[in-house]
Amino acid sequence: MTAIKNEKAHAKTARPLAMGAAAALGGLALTIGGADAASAHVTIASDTDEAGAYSVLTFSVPHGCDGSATDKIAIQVPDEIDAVTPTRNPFYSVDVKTEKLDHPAKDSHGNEMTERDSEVVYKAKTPLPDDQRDTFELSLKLPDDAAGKTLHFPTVQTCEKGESAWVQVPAQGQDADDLELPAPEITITEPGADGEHPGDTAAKSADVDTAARGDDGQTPLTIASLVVGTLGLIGAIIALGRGRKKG
Ligand SMILES: [Cu+2]
Repeated sequence: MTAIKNEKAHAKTARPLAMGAAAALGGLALTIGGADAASAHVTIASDTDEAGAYSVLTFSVPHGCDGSATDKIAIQVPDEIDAVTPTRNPFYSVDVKTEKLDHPAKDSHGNEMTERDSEVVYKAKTPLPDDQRDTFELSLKLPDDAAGKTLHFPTVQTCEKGESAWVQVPAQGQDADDLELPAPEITITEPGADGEHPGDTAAKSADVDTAARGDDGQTPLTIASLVVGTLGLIGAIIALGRGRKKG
């Protein structure tokens, strides 16, 4: 008899506990799943997004092309930017391609420019294995008058077998995360938006993509799943407490 009673009592407390745990696990899975999807493509992290600021953009290449190692990374520079300085990388030769400007322009030191940097090509000395990542940095001046604008850096990743052309630009109202091969992007903010002097803010990691996320990198999905998980847990604890009092 006692055994049956205990079992029933256990069942009474166990079920809410199991449900609470399931909700918590569900919340957690959502969190991890959401974060993984966004951060597994070629993306940009920047030390500032402010219009007119000098910024170092770090392009992350987290994997190869369908399992094949990467031979070459070619980053196209958007028209709004005339000059870039690549950080050298010992594993690659670096080549900055230029094109003629329609009209001569002034560089940031006031010198006349007739050509602009249009593409930066990193050629691997030894291929980057599919299960390793690498980063490529470009130092540049963000355009003065581009606050609120999203700049896209179409990037072609050539592999031992095949290629991944990260060149897709979202249509109006579309989210880059919905695209298969989104072009790495950065959204320019108002000068001073970082709340500190342009150029000296701590690097935003990124993994990940900057436009779609809020200030603290938490997506609405992440917050929702954390709430669900926590509620589940609280429910389970209350049920447990009630179960004990009855028992
Ligand atoms: Cu990916």
